[in-house]
Amino acid sequence: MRNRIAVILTTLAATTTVTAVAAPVSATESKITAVVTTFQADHRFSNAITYDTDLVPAGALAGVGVETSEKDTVTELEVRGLVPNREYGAHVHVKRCGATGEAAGPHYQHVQDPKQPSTDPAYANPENEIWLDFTTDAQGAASTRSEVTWTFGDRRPASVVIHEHHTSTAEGKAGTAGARLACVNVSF
Ligand SMILES: [Cu+2]
Repeated sequence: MRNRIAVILTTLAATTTVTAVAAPVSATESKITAVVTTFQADHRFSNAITYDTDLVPAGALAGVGVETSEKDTVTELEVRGLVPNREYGAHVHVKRCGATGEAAGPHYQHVQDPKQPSTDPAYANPENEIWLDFTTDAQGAASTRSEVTWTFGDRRPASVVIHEHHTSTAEGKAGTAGARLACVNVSF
């Protein structure tokens, strides 16, 4: 899957006229969904919205791939055109992107914390949520991957949110990663 997403991104990066591609692909034993899109400042015009054009410039690329088998879920995020050599946080969130970063709602949790917003490390951790933190290279690109040993079932998430900094694991702050900079709609 890594190769497929990378090829789509490379093609997109070389094509100035294409602004959005959604390419669901089905396989025999697992379900693969991929979206490749460009960040835009207006949420009405793109599947990827930036709320901070300094840190996630309009026109930057995002690719998300999700592979679900019977017992695990692999999620990959690739970005291009962000600030070089910078740490970002990223997670899978429950709702679709909207006019503001808050629209995406909380993190998707496999076992839901009865206390929301969840900052308890027993629930807000990368085994119970899908975390996709990354650090960009000198060109502002990055790719990252999460693998969890569960599937979505009836509750399905709807987006990937990119945050201001890497995700905290501290008691009372677990899962927090600063401001919501950008959001990508994904058909999980
Ligand atoms: Cu988040």
